[in-house]
Amino acid sequence: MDNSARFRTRAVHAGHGLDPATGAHAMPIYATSTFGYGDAARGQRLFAGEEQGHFYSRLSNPTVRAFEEKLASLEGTEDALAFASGMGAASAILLTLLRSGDEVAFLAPLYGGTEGLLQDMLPKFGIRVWEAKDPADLRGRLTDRTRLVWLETPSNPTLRLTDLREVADLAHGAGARLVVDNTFSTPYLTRPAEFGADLVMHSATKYLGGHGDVIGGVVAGDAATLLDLRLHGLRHVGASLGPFEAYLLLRGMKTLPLRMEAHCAGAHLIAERLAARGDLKVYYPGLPEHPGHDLARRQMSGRFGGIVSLDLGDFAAAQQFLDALQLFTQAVSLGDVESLSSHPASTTHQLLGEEVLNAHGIVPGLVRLSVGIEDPEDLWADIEQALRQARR
Ligand code: 4LM
Repeated sequence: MDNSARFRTRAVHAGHGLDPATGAHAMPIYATSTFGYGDAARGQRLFAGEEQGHFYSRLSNPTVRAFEEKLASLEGTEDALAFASGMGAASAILLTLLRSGDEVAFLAPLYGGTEGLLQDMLPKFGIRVWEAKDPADLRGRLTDRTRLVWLETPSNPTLRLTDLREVADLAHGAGARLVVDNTFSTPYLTRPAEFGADLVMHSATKYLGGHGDVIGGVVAGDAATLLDLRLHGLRHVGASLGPFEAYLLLRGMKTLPLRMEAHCAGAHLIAERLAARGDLKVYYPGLPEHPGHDLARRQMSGRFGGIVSLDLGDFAAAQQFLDALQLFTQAVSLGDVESLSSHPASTTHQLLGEEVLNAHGIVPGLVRLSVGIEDPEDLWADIEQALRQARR
């Protein structure tokens, strides 16, 4: 596949052509755990990483490889590496690239699971983890021990925007690498590598798959680092994506641009109408009053994503609103063609505890809406009736 083709063409074609063995047009699901490698000398070369090829599906598989190549093409990176989940991808990055005595800085908020992984697990291995309030706060605090800077933009669930170029320059100035979790933006809206990010990760469970039927993760970046991750993080941690899941992700990604257009249009309309009421705090980077709006215009391809968060004031009102919604399924996860709603403080981010939640702005009244591709007028009617029931 010619990488000079435009995004929508690459979304459809990158990573696979006709199956060389059979001519199959759709990517076959290579349901095999192991591969005959022919002779002993080749086996030795494959295991040493001196020759590329499939020999065991924990490390690589043709269906999984096609997914990796498609994602690398969309992110504009040299390569990509698939994992069994977003958390599997994050764990492999951290366990491969860090050692005792190192430091990791992160910009809050992050998905609660990622912040838990950083704060609960890494200190046990002698790795110091600290939170920077904003890029300016990073400036004087990065040291020669800071190996990684980790962020999401827009962030989960408060949709905070971060200037990728600014943080990449700061990280690189201190000899650290920038890891960007691009789950909320997707490469259709933001390609962090274009702004200097070294590694770009995704919960592929979300928009990449797009249909709420698969758990997966992926890391995109330079070929040498990803080979290191494959031979260590993937080989030793073993959070490998299965071929069936890779097939679902490949199928989902063909329509990523079309779905994102619909998600963004629906979310924008809903955010504007919520903000126009004037009685709710609405979080959406497409609103001119959002503090990251100008940055989002530069960094997000002129569209602002499919997630809208709103503050109903207190937990009771948030619960009433969520329980009254009909078209939005109350469930965690996001990026599904079907609309989902959740209460981050009591679900995805609950483990962070009240003090951290308040510091991150994940207040008791905050509700997160993942706007699906249904007709936005039907979604709006549902939101209006739920707001009435919550007496708003
Ligand atoms: C959720 N999120 O928010 P896996 N990075 C980001 C995420 O939102 C998530 C992960 C990584 C939610 C799941 C319950 C920005 C997950 C973790 O779930 O391990 O694929 O990704 O609702």
